[in-house]
Amino acid sequence: MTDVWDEQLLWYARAVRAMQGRPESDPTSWLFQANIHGTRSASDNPEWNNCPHGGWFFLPWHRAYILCFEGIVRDVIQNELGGPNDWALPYWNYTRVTNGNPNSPESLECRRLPSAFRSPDWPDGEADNPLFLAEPKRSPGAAGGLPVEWAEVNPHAAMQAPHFTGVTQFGSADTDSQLLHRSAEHDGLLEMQPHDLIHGYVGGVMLQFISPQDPIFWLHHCQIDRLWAAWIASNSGHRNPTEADWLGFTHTFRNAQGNQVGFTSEELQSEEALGYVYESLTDGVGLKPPERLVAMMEAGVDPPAEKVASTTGPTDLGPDTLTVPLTPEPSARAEALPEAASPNTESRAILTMDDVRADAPPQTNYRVFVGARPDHEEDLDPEGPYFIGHLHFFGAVGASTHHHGGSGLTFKFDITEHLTELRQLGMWNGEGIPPVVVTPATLGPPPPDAEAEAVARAAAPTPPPESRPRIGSISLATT
Ligand SMILES: [Cu+2]
Repeated sequence: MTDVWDEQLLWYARAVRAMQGRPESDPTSWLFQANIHGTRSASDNPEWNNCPHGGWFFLPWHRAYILCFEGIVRDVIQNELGGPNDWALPYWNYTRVTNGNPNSPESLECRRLPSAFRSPDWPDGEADNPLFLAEPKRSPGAAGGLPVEWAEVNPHAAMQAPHFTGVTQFGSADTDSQLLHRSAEHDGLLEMQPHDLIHGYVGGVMLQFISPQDPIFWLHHCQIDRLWAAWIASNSGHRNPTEADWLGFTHTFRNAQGNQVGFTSEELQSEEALGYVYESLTDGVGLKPPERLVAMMEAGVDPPAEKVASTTGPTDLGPDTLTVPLTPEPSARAEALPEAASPNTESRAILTMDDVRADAPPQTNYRVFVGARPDHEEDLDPEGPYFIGHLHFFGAVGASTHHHGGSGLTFKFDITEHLTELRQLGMWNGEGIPPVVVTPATLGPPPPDAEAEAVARAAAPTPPPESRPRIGSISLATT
């Protein structure tokens, strides 16, 4: 997809407008379609509030979801608007890299929210572009055309995962035949990055379970769907689950006539069998990051751990870089951490952030560093040795009245290699507890034609005060 108003986007915008004019009770309406994923307030409709995040149905469920949505949009374009009969949902290729350089002008352009979604006007100058949402329905960064950083979207870790099933594998752990709606554990690599982080970057509506109300949602999920197809195509060893629980699960949606249609995960495995192909399965599928690996730990299945240090209360996040001191546990052995941070032991060092939540979209992702000096700009580099991972708030916003959210997310980082590397580089001598530093994710340069005021406003992500992003507790343990 190119970042201009091409015909495909124009037809999309017209169809969005038409669907928005249909009553919410109409299964082919804009709101009904978004409600399938999540509603603004509680609802008893069993067809609504069904998005499965944090489980192994994440990919097939969203494939059927966008496939049915595409069918509805195509039908509107052809039969209501008199347009072409071959419209297809575009994908937003934010992982595209030109000339191997993620910071080339073309690469940066791909990581800005596409301009058709940032303009309040239709291309002919008329206002009311339905692809546009004003702040705070989007983050100032995305709205202002700042690109999300490459470190946040590089899908390399996911695309290299050998297996579909498993914690920190491509498509999440085995979650039986249950459709999880509110799992705090997003452990599939593709779901974590780039999926969750793009929700965080676009912010606003996209950070909540009503995210399909933002028209960019569908292009984002089309890209996630393409990366799934690309993962399968890239290596004959990459296979979908073969368990009956996964293959036989039926995902039910509405077709263009408003009728219910069901697809099993088995039927959703091949996009060709479903009648579509992607322009490319190799363009923008990741670059190898610098030679250091940050693994996220298996969540929920904790090995016996010895707590080494923890926070004494909640940590409030804000617009500034924050150093969070961890207080050593009185009972912990002083050698526990340096023992773990040694290539010769099996022991692991695990940093856990519990009950991560916000009252309103914080409009930024956060980066987590361990051992960095907060006043040294160069230490806060997401490709440098102090970086351990990202926090996002997708699904952690609001004390929700319906069954989504409200419980806070848990992030676990295995920082064993990280601490070992810091010791080897002489950046930590093994004594004391290296501090945790949390900082809002910075964004890239503004578009060349951006207005100065918009640029200044968007340059530093500042969470609105009412969002109160926070971490309930942080603890460091060794196994
Ligand atoms: Cu999503």
